[in-house]
Amino acid sequence: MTDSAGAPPLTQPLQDLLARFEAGEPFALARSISLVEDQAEGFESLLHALHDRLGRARRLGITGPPGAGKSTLTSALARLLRDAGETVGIIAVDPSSPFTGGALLGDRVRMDELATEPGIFIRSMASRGSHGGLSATTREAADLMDAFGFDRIILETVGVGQSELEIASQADTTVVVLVPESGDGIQAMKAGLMEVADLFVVNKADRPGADRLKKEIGIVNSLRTGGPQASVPAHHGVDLSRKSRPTPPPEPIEAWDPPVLMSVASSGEGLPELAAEVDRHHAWLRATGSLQSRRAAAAAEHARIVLERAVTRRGAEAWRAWIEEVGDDAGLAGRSPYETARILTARICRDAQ
Ligand SMILES: Nc1nc2c(ncn2[C@@H]2O[C@H](COP(=O)(O)OP(=O)(O)OP(=O)(O)O)[C@@H](O)[C@H]2O)c(=O)[nH]1
Ligand SMILES: [Mg+2]
Repeated sequence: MTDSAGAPPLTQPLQDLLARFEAGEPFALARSISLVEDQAEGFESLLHALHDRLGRARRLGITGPPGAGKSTLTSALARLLRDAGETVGIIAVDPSSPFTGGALLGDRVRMDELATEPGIFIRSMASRGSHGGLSATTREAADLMDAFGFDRIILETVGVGQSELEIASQADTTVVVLVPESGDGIQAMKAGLMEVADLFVVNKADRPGADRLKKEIGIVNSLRTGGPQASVPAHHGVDLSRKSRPTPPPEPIEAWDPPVLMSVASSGEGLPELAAEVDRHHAWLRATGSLQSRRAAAAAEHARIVLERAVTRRGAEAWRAWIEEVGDDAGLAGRSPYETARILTARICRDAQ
């Protein structure tokens, strides 16, 4: 039996879990994320049941080379947002530190303090061993946090591979963190980080070379976007008191030119400015309709991945049944692989009716 949207009904244990989730128990959120990570029986039905709750949280991606200070920045930003009254869910993909204890004691203590704070929820995930594709898993874990009611979700990923870039692109706003050391500007270009950045942060600005890196990023960025944007007057400052004048036609909204900020994440320097720029970007996304289109694109990509996952699963099931039926390779003799695939595709379609 399925509901109107074709999802199998929730089993009793999952119904109980859903009730605890809806009651706001952090345990139920943690358990649900584990089910998603393991692709445990019924996890898609659980996500389906929570789907109507999505869309409220603002999602922020933080990416950059290993050791750039992403976790330090994430915790400092989470602290800032929390102090301003917001609740924050954090997903850290494949962290070597300090979410898993690889860092200096000071970092660890800071992170542990954060982790026990009500209104903050931290989840670490390994990129290897993820069953159904990393970007689907992180997306669904973030969906669970959104459904749970977090105001903000921060996704930290090391910006070194395609799947990490995909994760970054699920966010409403993506922050690329670079450091003055080791020619990060060039690395960022190679890794495709320039393309995903809505904001750049030169972290470890207490180290030499920060100013130079900031300039470099600015230059590369303006080459990429085709030069500095034409300067259009900002929207704020419109005098609302002069109502009698005819309303001027709306000004065209300036394209987003990714700003380059500086920070010392370990001391919190530059973090209020970062939070303000993230807000400004969000306001821009809303004003231009980009928020909706970005989210729609991310939702479409998610649906595509879920379909692919379902087809793969059904294919594997059909294959297992086929092997049982025909016995290892004996039954394959005389059939081309294309014929076999056609027979099995027809069966999958028939069974899906
Ligand atoms: N000097 C200095 N050190 C920093 C700053 N921010 C972070 N660090 C240190 O840099 C080291 C790495 O920081 P992390 O926050 O773990 O970096 P990360 O990018 O999350 O690292 P991975 O997740 O392993 O890629 C830690 O020892 C931090 O204390 C900073 O602004 N200045
Ligand atoms: Mg980290």
